[in-house]
Amino acid sequence: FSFTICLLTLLICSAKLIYADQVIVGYRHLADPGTLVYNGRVYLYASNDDDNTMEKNSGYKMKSIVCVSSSDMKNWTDHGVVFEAPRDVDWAGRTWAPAAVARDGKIFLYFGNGGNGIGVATSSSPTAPFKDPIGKKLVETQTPGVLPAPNMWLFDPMTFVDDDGQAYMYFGGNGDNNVRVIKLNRDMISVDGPATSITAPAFFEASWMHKRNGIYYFSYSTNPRAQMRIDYMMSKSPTTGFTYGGVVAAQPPNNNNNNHQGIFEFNGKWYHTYHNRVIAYQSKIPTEFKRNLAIENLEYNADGTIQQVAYTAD
Ligand code: FUB
Repeated sequence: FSFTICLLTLLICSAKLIYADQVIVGYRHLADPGTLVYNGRVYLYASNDDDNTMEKNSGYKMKSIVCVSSSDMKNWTDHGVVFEAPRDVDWAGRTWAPAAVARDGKIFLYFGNGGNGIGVATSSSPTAPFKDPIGKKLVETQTPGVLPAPNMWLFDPMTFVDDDGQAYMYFGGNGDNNVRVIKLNRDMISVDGPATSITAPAFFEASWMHKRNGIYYFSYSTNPRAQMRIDYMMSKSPTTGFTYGGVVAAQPPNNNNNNHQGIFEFNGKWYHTYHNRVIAYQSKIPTEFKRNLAIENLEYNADGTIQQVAYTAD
């Protein structure tokens, strides 16, 4: 009997080691983390995969965004759904892959209407309901500079405010030449001039910008031929002059499909947050549309290059 118990314990432990990355709020299916550091807390805004059904080929149907936050990177508070279509936006059928920025006492939340344009929502608090202040897409195919871009996915916004106060929004998908960046006006809900292009090798989706020690890092998910890694490029400018830097993170071990990161600094340490499918694997859920959030530390080399993330077990 005790031998059986030992064997079972061993099997359960090794299963956990095989399956676990550093999962956050694993009781919810969430993906595409957009991060905001605000008033001593880290907020993660995520696509709500609980909107998706369990059927194998059901597709992405997320129409709400969930927020979770932490002040110590260990204990996470679940703020639930903070934005939802059509309750808070009447023109979008989908709301996913959010990015958030705090400015002038407001929080601005950017989201994709599926792959069909980008919207913005605002709130006076990171967790209060967000509302659409403009009643239309902020960026669409007609926005100057967005096209031509063959098979462009017009989604995955990431908004970044530079030290001089200029805001930039990065977006796009599905082609090396399909990254776009556009300036935002100070109101954060209108664009300033046309979008311009950035070329990223094997670019697929998940544009992300962060800045450290005067270096701009543009990171992104590569396409399936390049194993859906998170790669990055570096520049001295937020819009041009990027050179390939390497791999931020390989495809997570518990993932077999798309990859999407958020990179941020909190209390002097850097983090890489992403999604995987470990909970779905453990629960034998047959669809790839039920993802969960996870997080790892991020380290740099002395020359500013990024050390490839080492996935760890919970
Ligand atoms: O969550 C839907 C899509 O999957 C996102 O837009 C992509 O970044 C990928 O994670």
